[in-house]
Amino acid sequence: MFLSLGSNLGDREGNLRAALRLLEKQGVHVVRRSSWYETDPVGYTDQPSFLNVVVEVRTSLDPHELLRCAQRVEAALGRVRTVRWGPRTVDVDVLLYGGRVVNTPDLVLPHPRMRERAFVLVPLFEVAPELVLPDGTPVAALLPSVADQRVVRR
Ligand code: GSY
Repeated sequence: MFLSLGSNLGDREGNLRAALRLLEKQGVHVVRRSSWYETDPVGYTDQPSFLNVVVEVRTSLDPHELLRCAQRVEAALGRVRTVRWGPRTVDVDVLLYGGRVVNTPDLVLPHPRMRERAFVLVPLFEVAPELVLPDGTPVAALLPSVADQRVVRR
C-alpha cells in the first residue's frame, strides 16, 4: 500500500513528519519513505510550492478504514478546506492498496489522478522502482509523460 502526502503551509517538513507519526499511532506502519520533494503546485497554481513525500505502508486496516485514518490525520493537523484545490497544512492521499481496484463514491483506487502527477510518480518510483499498477502499467512507463513538471529532490 502506498500513500502520498503533501504540505504547502507553515513548517511543511514538520507537518509531514507529524502526519507520519499520527499514521503510525493508528496502526499504519511506514516501511519505506521517499526523499522530500519540492514541487510546483498542480491544478490551482496560484499557491505556494509543496513539499511532497510518498510512503509504503503496512496495515491491517481495510481500504476504507485507511481512508478514514488519512482523513483523521488531515483534520488533526488543522486542514481547513477553503479553496478546493488550495493551500493545505497536510494532504494525505491513498494511492494504491496492493492490487485492489476500488470504485466507490468516497474512494477510488488506484488514485484517479496519480498517473498525471509528477509529485506522486517521481517519489513513488524512488520507493518502488519495479512497481506495476493493477492494470499492468509499470510506474516507470508513466514517468516520461510528466517530465515537464518541476519536482526537485531535496
Ligand atoms: O492531492 C494533493 C494536493 N495537491 C498537490 C500536492 O500535494 N503537490 C503539488 N505539487 N500540487 C498539488 N496540487 C494539489 S491539489
